[in-house]
Amino acid sequence: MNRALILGGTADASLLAAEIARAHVEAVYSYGGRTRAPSDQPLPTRIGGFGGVSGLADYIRREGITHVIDATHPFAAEMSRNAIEACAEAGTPLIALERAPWTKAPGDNWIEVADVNAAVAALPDAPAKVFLAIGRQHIAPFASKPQHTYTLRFVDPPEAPLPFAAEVIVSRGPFTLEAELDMMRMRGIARIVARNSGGDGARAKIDAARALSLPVIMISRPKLPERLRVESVAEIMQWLGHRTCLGA
Ligand code: 3Y8
Ligand code: NAP
Repeated sequence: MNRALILGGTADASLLAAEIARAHVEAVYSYGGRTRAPSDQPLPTRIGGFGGVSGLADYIRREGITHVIDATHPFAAEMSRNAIEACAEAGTPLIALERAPWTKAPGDNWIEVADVNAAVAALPDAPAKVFLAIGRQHIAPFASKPQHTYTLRFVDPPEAPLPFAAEVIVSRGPFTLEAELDMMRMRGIARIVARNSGGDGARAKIDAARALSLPVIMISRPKLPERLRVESVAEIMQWLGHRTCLGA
């Protein structure tokens, strides 16, 4: 009996879950528990961490998981690394559904940096209106440059006080070009800080920055160990279908 575990939390993972439910493949969908009200899925769903590599390996054995699909976000590096180790330990096949990074288009003005600290360093000293579109978990380093007027965007309202004065937009996306253009114009945004998430759900801000000739400080993805990786739901279904019909 085959049973897949989808490590989810992205738009692509939701598309995959719909396809898996349609194909009547036995599966469970997993959220990390980062948001108050994650989207419903057409599959049995679990929420919260597994307890590191050993917790995930135990979960795989206990729940009779025969295939693991890492459909988490490209910046969910710890989850992806844990999945590689836990699947090796449990001897369970693993595949990643990971969209390609965005690439610069003509007219894009990107300052590409390795991580959040480098993004802070790339900000000018002179005060500017800056849009931080990197979520809630990694904003603390920007407190070292309080001279800027920051606009943040979170999925849920902030629970704790912010590490610096900022306006918070609460919205879970996906976002549209028109709404991004309106927001940036209305707030006089001069720079954007983004992570190279790829996919369509967050791309609108990059297109809006180009249309407004605004510089984007683009944080590159964390490096991950080698693993089987595809970019489409169809390839995941083939991988599942191929292996399940062979009873692997
Ligand atoms: C909990 C699931 C869907 C899924 C929507 C995608 C698209 C919108 C773009 C901006 C950038 C950001 C952030 C973002 C995007 C989609 C997709 C994507 C970026 C949800 C979701 C969960 C999360 C977690 C959340 C993080 C945060 C990151 C906001 C659901 C809505 C900034 C990533 O408050 C927090 O703690 C939020 C944490 C991880 C990054 C961070 O560090 O703050 N995503 N996002 C998943 C879980 O619990 O397992 O709530 O339904 C999923 C989506 N987020 O249904 O269409 O890329 O798939 N999510 C980034 O840097 O790109 C927003 O604002 O422009
Ligand atoms: P992370 O830093 O890579 O993971 C930290 C820990 O959170 C993991 O070790 C694991 O805890 C738990 N975890 C993460 N994703 C999980 C999942 N899908 N199911 C069960 N446990 C999970 O993760 P993150 O960057 O905070 O992302 C968390 C979730 O948000 C993921 O589902 C991701 O797909 C989604 N998301 C993230 C981003 C982003 O920018 N990072 C953007 C959009 C969506 P244990 O070690 O205890 O198992």
